[in-house]
Parts: sequence; C-alpha cells; structure tokens
Amino acid sequence: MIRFLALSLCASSAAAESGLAAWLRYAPLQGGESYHSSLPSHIVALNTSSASPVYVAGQELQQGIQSIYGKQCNVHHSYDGASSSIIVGTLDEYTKAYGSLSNPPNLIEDGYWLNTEGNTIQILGKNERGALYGTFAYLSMLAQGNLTKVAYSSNPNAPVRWTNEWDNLDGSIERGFAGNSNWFANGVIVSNLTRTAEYARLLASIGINAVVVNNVNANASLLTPQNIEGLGRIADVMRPYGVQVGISLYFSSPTSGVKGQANLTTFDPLDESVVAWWTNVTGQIYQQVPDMAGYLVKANSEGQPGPLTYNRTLAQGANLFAKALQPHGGIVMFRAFVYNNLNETDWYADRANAQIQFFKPLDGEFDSNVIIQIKYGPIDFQVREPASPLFANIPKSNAAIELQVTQEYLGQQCHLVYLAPLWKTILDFDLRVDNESSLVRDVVSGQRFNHSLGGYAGVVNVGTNDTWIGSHMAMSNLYAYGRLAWDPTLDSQYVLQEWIRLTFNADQSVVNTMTQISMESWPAYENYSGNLGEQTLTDILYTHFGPNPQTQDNTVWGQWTRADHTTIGMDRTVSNGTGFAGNYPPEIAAMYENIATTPDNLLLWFHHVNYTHLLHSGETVIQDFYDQHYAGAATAQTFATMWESLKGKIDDERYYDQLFRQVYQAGHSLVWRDAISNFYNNISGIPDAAHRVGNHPYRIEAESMQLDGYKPYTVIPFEAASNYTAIVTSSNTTTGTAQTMITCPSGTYDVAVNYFDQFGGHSHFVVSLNNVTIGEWTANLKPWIGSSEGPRVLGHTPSIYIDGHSATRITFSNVTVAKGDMLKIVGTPNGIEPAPLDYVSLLPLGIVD
Ligand code: GCW
Repeated sequence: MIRFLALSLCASSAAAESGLAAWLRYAPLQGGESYHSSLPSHIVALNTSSASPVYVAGQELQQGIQSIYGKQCNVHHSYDGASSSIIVGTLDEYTKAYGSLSNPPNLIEDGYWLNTEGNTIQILGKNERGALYGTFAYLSMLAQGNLTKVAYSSNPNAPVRWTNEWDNLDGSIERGFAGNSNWFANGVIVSNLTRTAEYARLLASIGINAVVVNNVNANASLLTPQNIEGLGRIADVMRPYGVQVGISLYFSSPTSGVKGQANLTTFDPLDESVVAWWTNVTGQIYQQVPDMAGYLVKANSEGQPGPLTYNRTLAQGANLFAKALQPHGGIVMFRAFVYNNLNETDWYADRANAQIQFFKPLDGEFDSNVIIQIKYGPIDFQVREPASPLFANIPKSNAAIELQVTQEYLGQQCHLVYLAPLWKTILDFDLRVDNESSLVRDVVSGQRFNHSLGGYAGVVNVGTNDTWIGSHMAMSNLYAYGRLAWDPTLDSQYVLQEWIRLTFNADQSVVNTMTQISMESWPAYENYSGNLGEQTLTDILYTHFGPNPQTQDNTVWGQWTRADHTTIGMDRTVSNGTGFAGNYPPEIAAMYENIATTPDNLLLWFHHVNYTHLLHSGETVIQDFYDQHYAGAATAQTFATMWESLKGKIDDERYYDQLFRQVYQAGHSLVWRDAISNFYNNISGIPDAAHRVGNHPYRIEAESMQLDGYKPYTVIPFEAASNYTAIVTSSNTTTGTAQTMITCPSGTYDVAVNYFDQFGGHSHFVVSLNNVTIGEWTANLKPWIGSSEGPRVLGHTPSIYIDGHSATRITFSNVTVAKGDMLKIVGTPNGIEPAPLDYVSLLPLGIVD
C-alpha cells in the first residue's frame, strides 16, 4: 500500500508561484529533515558528459532531494563503494560496472527499472533517457511524500510520444493561448532558448520524447540554412533531456524559393529532381541535428499543398519523405486530417467519411517508417466524437492518435476542462476488428496489428506565458497527456491527483476540491456547449471559442448539424444516411446503425431525428438540450465557489489567477447556456417544459432602460444577447447612460452585469444606485477593480465583434438595494468598443441567472 508521509507544504501561501515550475516544483515538505536517514546520501550518475540524460538525472536527483527534503547529496560519476547511494545509468553501463542484476528486468527502449528496496537505489534505463524517466518517477514519489519501497520496471506503451507545436516562424502560435513562440520570432529561431530547455525538462518528466517545433500549416522558409542551423541549436538544448526535434514540412517547398536552397519548377513527389531536393535538404538537417526525430506532414488539407496536385497518392507523398529519412533513422508522421469541401444539400456527403476514402485504399502502400497520425475523432477535436474508424481500417499501416492538449474547441484555457476522461473514452474504445478486442490504445501502441511503430501526438502549443499553456489548471492536460502516452491504462483521476499533489500540494482538501472541479469539468462543458453528440456548437468560421451554432451549417466545411424547424442531427447510417456508421467493424457498425443501441451522447452524431424524439433517458431531444445546458452552466457556477475554499491552502498567485478564470467561466457558461437554448428554442418553436428558456424574471434588459447617449443594437448572432438586443453608445467617443428605477422588493442582491468585451477597445463602466457607485470596471479582461492582483489576460482568440465570444459577465455581490432606487450604468467607449451592455440581473442571494 502506498504510504504518503503526513507532511504538508511549508507556508504554501507565502511562496510566489508563477506556474513556470509546473509539476517539477520540488516543494519543500515540512519535517523533511526527519526522513534524511531513509534517503540516500550519494548519487552516482554513470555518465560524465553534461549533454547526457544520465548526467542530467544526477543533477535532478541532487536538486530534488535538496529542495524537497533539505538533504544535500554529492553527485559522483563512478561508484565508490559507499552504501546509501542512488545509482542512475543505463542497464548496460550498470552491468559493466557492477555485474548483472540478479533478476534482470525486461526493458524496451525508453523503459526503466526502479528499485528502492535495497541499500542502494537503482534507477536503470534501457537507454539514457530511460534512466532519466526512472529518475523523474522516483522524484515524483519523493515530492508526493511517498517513501514506499518499490522495485518495478516500466516500459512505454508506444515508441512515439511526441508533442506537436503549431508555432509559426513569425512567432505567433496557431490555436495557442499563452503568448508567443518560445523558439521562433521574425522568421528565424531565437537565440535565447532557455525556455526551450525548461520545456524539454518538463516533457522528459512525463516521458515525451520528441517535439515537432513548427506548425503543421508549415512554412518552407524553415528550411533555409540559417533555420536549419537554428534547429541544431534547439536540438542541442533539448538533447540532455532525451527530447528530440521533429519538424513540419511544407509539401511544395521545392518550388517555394527557399533562400539558400535550389528552386525547382515542380514538387511532384515522383519527380527525380524533387526526390533529390528532399534527400539533400534532409541530409543538411541531419548534419545539424544528427538525431532528428522525423517529419510531420499535413498535405492536401485546408489549403496545404500535397501530392494530389500531381495525381499522386497520399502514400506516394508520404513515402517521398520516408525514403529521405530512412537512412537517418527518422520517421514520417503523415496526418490523416485530409478532407474536401462539401455541399450540405447532398444528404450523403460527409466529411467524417473523408479519412476512410483517402486512406483505407492505401493501406499497405506506406513505407515502414511512415505513421498515419489520426485525430481521435473523425471530425476535429470536438467535445465528443466517436473514435475515428480509421484506427480499424488500416491494419497494415502504423498508426498514432492525435490528441489536442490546447483547448481549441474546448474553452481555450478560459474554461477549465480536464481532458483525460475524454481521451480515455477514445483510447479505451473497443473497435472489435474481426470481432476481437481492438482497443484504440492497442492499435496505436502497435500491439493489435503487430507494428513496432506507433503512438501519440499531442498538440500542445506552449507559449511564453509562465503558465506554459495559458492557465495553471490546464496544465493537468499536458501532464495527463504524457502519462497516458506512457501508459494509457492509467486512470484519469489517479493521474490528476498525482498532478495536483506535485503542482499544488497534498493537502487532502486541496486534492479533493481540485479533483471534483476537474472531474466534473468535461461533462459540464459538454452539457453547456453541445450535448447528444452535437459537437462543440461554437463559431467554426471565426474564433472557435464562444457559442454560434448556425455557423456549423450551410458551409463547405462539413461540420454539419442539419438543424431545421423540426429535425436535427446527421444521419450517418448505412440504410438512409451517409454510410459513415458502416466504416466501423460489424459489431460497432450495428450498434451505431440502430438508433435503439446508439448511446444518447452520440445520438445526433449518427441520427437525424425530430426534436421530440425520445432518448433512452425518456426525455425528448429538445428538452434534454435545455436541461443539460442549464445543468452544465449550474455546475460551472459551483467551480468558482469551490475554488474559493482553497484560499490560503495554495499560494495566492495561482489562487487568484485561477479564481479569475473560474469567475469568468461561470459567466461565460451562462452565455453558452442561453445562446444554445435560445437558438434551438427559436428554431424548433418548442418551449422549455421547465419555463426557464427565454424567461428571466431577474433581468433588466439594457434596451428597456432609459437611454441617454446609448442606443439599441441588434446582436449577430441573435442568440448571443438576451432578448437578441444589446445597447451601444451613440458614438465611439461619447459616454452613454442607461438607467432605470428598481421595482423589485428591497433587500440584498447580487448585481450581475452582462456586457461585451471586444478586442480593440477598453470601455469603462460605472454602476451606481442613487448615484452611489457599487462597482466599476474596464472591459479589458482584467479582474474586478478593487482586487489587489494585477491585470490578467484570458488569452482566448479575440473577437472584434459584439457576439458570443465577447459576451461576458461581472457580478457585484451582496449589494443592498431598495425599491425605488435609481440603477444607473455609465459606459465610456474606447477604441472600437462602444461600451456594449446586454442586461443587468438583480439576483436574490443564491440564485444565478
Ligand atoms: O481544426 C483545425 C484547426 C486549425 C488546424 C487544423 C489542423 C493547424 O482549427 O487551426 O490547423 O485543424 O489540425 O490541421
């Protein structure tokens, strides 16, 4: 049984925590000195080169033990016979020096053996980075106050455990919510790579072994000699952590006029000059980066060039790179995210079928060092999708799963969504190929179809922000990604709690509270963004952040819902629809084909039904929509309150930062709830049986107030504003006033104001009662005025419009209000932002609406 020491963090709230150290804080444990005798006194790292992961392991052990327990250990590079040592190295080096272990562990590449049972602790890797992984596993125990004696070996589930970073050469990051690139600026690789090294250290501690440093929407100028030299520098700083560099390629680079490289007139993958071009460039890269991991390729997708231009197959395209890489030991991650524009008037058209159409016929044609990298679902990182059937359809090809750590469609780090439970629904899904157990995780490990290559690609998109990905709590997703890529059988809550203890502390109430919030977060987000398999009902044409369900339909992008006045959902059956269900092996196909056996949470993914269709739950589709959206938003309200119970139990810096986000999420979840409920209420004409939708007794619509210098504004999309209407100042330079007399009974209320915070202006608002100010704020994504913390930035993709992305709420609690008081809001516009207001809610305590 695991024994956690009854230790707690020293004065946790005192130390400022920016988040930079993430889960590698090595926070001092109170009373750590009393355990010095059970800790080793010497560290023996069986390598003397500072570029070696084994050397780094020695340093890391010294630093960790010193910091956590206050015990100083010396690092040696050969065993001096002293007992009470830790020996870290490769199994081979260990065996050379001390002879074989009595029971040699069965290790594969990157695996390790950790034995703390004897007088000498052994941390032995199959290779050098395996030794570092074992070191981090041991330090993780120590940092959690776990001094249990263990002796076990651990091997990775799959060889490929990479991150993908969508960094552009200009320094921006596509779908990044944490600042700019750590390694690119102004078209080149930056000189200061400190953060890159720190990132590699973090990644090593969770078993990640390569980083693809540039966006899959690639840029040919990555291949200039100057940038290739820069890649060498990145590789040099990451190598001591066992993290390799990979790069994304732009398929038509040979014709792109890359400075310092030949310029061809074709990029046909079968043309000899093109083959020679890539062979040559690949050779140049390996000169700078002898251990380059490989290439990632997005071809013929979303405007990216590819082999189809020349009537070559995707396999011919992939193999072009495979052959160039093969002599150097590199691999090609070839993305399955390929689809064409479609016409929604065609009932049988379906973007979800595209991968099967493109890749299934090519199975067996990919070179052995090509891995097909498949997003977890057939569409695009949605809040819920069925497992991509491609995992079942290319048994002769290597496969990897692509997960998205950055929360593009899942709240962009401004909504807390712990993703491991979502990923587990896919990884644990049994595709029943040939009526046999065929878990997705066993397909990507290579085990199911006997491949030695396969694994995981996680789109992370870390930026320069100290929190790495934009919010402290969202880092649980990066941690879980690494842990699951190493061992997908791990339980998501177990992984989460490891992360909480390491990142915050082991106080039981901290662990319990953060666990509850995190474990409830994905279901809540699904409920208020898009339930019943309806995808994240966000604005797919703009920011992918706030609600905008109608953007899903009448586009060529194929993320359709087919909602009309009476029906909704994609008919993906074989019998009457797009046939997508038939892409699964027979047992699964039969389940999804039949509405009676399709789970409610994927109903609208597979079936087109009336709003009045009865779910397994007994509820109608439309009522379930209303109920779940209300339930999800209600759950999100509790997160902020639960978070408040952590005051003083964690450091103030992270406490306030996350509180700001939880308060924001509580408000924005209401925007989601109302927008989706109103939209479907409007389109279906079916009222909410519980009379909530469109019925808000506590609200005062801004447009119904007495306006001076303000005018009504019809919001697009209509559902993004209460009563479809907001108010804006008459000009962008003059102040507006909205006022009304309070008619509700005198008492204490929470006063919530819904307004819009557009990008491109910082309007100022003052709310008063009888000319006594009860609150004021600037619409700049900062916390409420009066709190002591500095400015905070949410970091989601900005919107310049008055819409569901910019809609937000501020609440002033416990305000004494008397009937007959004059409630007044004065809005001062700024920049493009005309101080837009939606409504004021006077909420009796305990009610949120
Ligand atoms: O969903 C889309 C994203 C794009 C991304 C693309 C992909 C890098 O919105 O930003 O492009 O997926 O995965 O290629």
